[in-house]
Amino acid sequence: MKTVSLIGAPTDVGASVRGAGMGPDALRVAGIGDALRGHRIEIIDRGNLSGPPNPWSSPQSGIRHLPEVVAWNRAVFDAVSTDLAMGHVPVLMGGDHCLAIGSISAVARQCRQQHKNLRVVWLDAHTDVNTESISPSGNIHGMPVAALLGHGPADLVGWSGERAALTPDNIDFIGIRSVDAEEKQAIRQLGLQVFDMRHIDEHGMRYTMTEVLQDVDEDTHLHVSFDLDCLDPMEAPGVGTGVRGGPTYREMQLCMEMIADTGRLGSLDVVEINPALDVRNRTAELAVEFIQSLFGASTLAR
Ligand code: Z70
Ligand code: MN
Ligand code: MN
Ligand code: MN
Repeated sequence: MKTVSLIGAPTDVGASVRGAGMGPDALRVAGIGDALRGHRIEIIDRGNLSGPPNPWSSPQSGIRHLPEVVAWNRAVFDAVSTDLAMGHVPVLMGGDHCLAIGSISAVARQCRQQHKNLRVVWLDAHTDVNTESISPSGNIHGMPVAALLGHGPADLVGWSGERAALTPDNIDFIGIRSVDAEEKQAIRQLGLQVFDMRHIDEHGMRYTMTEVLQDVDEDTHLHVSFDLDCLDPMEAPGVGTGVRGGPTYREMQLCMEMIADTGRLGSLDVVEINPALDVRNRTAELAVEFIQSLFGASTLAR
């Protein structure tokens, strides 16, 4: 039986809008534990990690709250590493998306030790590939992909044991519709595979996911980094920076179901839920539905 470990990281240090720190409890209130327990999955709730408060200060050298982001990611890295070593599937409940630096660095280190191929599926309205030299905001939740590829401040790079936790062909982006001007150049220079909303409109979610998952095999560890602002804000209003024109509920369900069908999901981030902006916990409840599908609860699954 699969054991899923829930790890809460209640912070918004990397974000532009306050409130994502309430995400872990919103997911618990929405019943994340019981929802998964129904599917032959054992659940351990590790509770919440602790870390420094959000200083809410302005950028220094192009970046905001670097020491606090490092401290939170250190806690995430250690917790995710511990559960991976026990053979568990860690589910990082954020928190804002800066926390993917810690979680994916831990996953990348484990994959290297176990000779597994790491594949990251980044579900987001944004590509999060800014660095301190190009970011328009200085918010680190817009920078985790760059850090994982080995670009950014030294304090955020190299955690997996190599300069780059990921190479550009390890990661695919789905749902993208908001990219900053210089970030576009970075994407082109790095050669990143971005399935933006136009791609999904033209080819459909089914074909898009076939492309994303084509080289997943039995030696693959699949990590899903799920930023709830990937969804259309009509569906998911409880996010800090909603962008119109995201995937529909059905498209996102299909995406989750096709990932589940591979049987290779090894770890997950659920980030950027902002209960302060939500409507009756709708966004956390939606996240729980999608997570159930990701763990194999599609309609006719036994
Ligand atoms: C913008 C920046 C971002 C999430 C906003 C926004 C980044 N590209 N990420 N909300 N989750 O400030 O870098
Ligand atoms: Mn993001
Ligand atoms: Mn986003
Ligand atoms: Mn690819």
